[in-house]
Parts: sequence; C-alpha cells; structure tokens
Amino acid sequence: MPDTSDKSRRIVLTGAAGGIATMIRPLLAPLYPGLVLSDRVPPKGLRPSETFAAAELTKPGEVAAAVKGAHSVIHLGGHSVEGTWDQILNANIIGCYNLFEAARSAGAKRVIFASSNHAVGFYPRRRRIGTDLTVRPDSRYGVSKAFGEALGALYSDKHGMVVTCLRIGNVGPMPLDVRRLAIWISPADLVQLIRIGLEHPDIRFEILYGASDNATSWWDNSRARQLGYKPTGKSEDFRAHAEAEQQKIGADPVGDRFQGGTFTSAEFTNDIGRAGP
Ligand code: 15L
Repeated sequence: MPDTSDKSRRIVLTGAAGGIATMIRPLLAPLYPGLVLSDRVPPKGLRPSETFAAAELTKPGEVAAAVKGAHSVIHLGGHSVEGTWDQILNANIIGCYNLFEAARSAGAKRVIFASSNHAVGFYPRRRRIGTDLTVRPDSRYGVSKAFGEALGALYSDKHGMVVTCLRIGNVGPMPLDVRRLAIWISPADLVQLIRIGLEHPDIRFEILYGASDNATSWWDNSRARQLGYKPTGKSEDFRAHAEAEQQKIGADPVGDRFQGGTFTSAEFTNDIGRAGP
C-alpha cells in the first residue's frame, strides 16, 4: 500500500480510556507520533510523551476543542455494548453526530468509525455475508452502529471526508468462546485496518469487517484484502481454549442461531422462525 501520510499529523483517538484503545495504544504510538488521546477521563498509564484532550461526546463544544486541528479521527468512543435508550441515544447517536460534525468543521480529512458486528447481528450464522446488504441490527447498540455507518456515508458523499467503518467482531488476545472463533480480531490486525483507513489513497467510503484470518468466519472481507489487509491472527490457534470456555455457557436457541449471539436473544419476544433474513 502506498504510504501517503505525514505521520506526525494530529490524529485524535476517541474512547482512549476504553478496552480496545488500551490494547492498541502501544501499537499506534510508534506509528503515529501525533496521536492525541481523548476521553472523558485520562486513560490509565498516560505516559509523559502522550497527549490527552478531555471531551464528553455529548458536549459539542468539548468535542470540537478536542478535534481542532486534527487531520484524522479514530472514533472508538461511545457506549460499547447494549444499553438503555438514554445511554445509546446520548453516547452513540448524539455523540457520533457531534464527532462527525466537529471533524467536518475542523477540516479533518479522514474518520475511522468503530462500527460493530451487531449492526448485522440478526443474519444467521449459516449465511456468509459481505457489506453490500441491508443492515439487520440486533440491539439498540447495533442500531446506533448502523446510524454511525450512515453518518459516515453522508459525510463522505456530501463533504468529501474519507470514511472507513470497521465492523469490529471481538478484539482481544484470543477468542473467548466458539462464536468468537468466527469474529475474533487481534489488536495487531485491528491496527492494520486502522492504518489502511488512515493512509490508503483509494478510499472514499468503506465498510470493512474487523476480523482476523478466521477459518470459521461468516464474513466476506475481500474488500479489506484488496486494500492491502493481511491479517496474521488465526482464531483456530485458540480453538481448544474457546471450546473449553464454551462448555461453561448454557445453550441459547436464539443467540446460537444468529451472528450477534446474546445481543439477539436479549429482550427477544419474537417467534424464532420469524427473526432475521
Ligand atoms: C461488540 O460490539 C462489543 O463492543 C464487544 O464488547 C463484544 O460484545 C463484541 O461486540 C462481540 O460481539 O463479541
């Protein structure tokens, strides 16, 4: 992939105190010396070399101040699981709008949006899906991720912003159970995708799956590979661990049928045969 970026540019990472950011910060820091960490509270273990900008996503003025002068934004901030409507509305709908609007008015060129597999969680596990299909969110959280993807498309088409939405599976050192064997992504592979979003010259608007090289994947991630993605993580290396962990979890007829797992079965009142495409 041709590298067209000046790495010292200001790149703002929202949600910097959260779980994913904590895993990828050490990998991003040497690549992007201009990285600015933003969250409501300073991330633990902030090094003297790291810059922190406090911002509450629901407060447009604070988001604008954090994003001022940014060339790019990596937006991991917001509520990271299912929540009440009030939590999702504030952190993920209003917060995401504030972020894109602040990025636009700051003249930021690129945004990476941390979307989620839960935007399409009601697709059945037996179906292999790409990104060119109707969203089927499995939760209010999944709806907010579909909203963020739509907002990204709007800012790309209307304002020329280069937007990459990463439909992240589950990030961590290893897959946590059998479902995660299909959707797991290592921190290093996630950083590869973020680099593509920050640097690739041919992107206007993309939705890519945030998954490692998983043999049981439900997702066609060929576009990511076309853009240069070469995942090194393989969930099969951890199958024994994932299967042992799965033994500790009870059966879930709805969750076990759909890609989104427990996000689909929570609050479920439908007939299972009528759910999903
Ligand atoms: C997500 O989107 C969540 O942020 C994460 O906490 C996990 O629940 C993950 O999806 C998953 O589907 O495993």
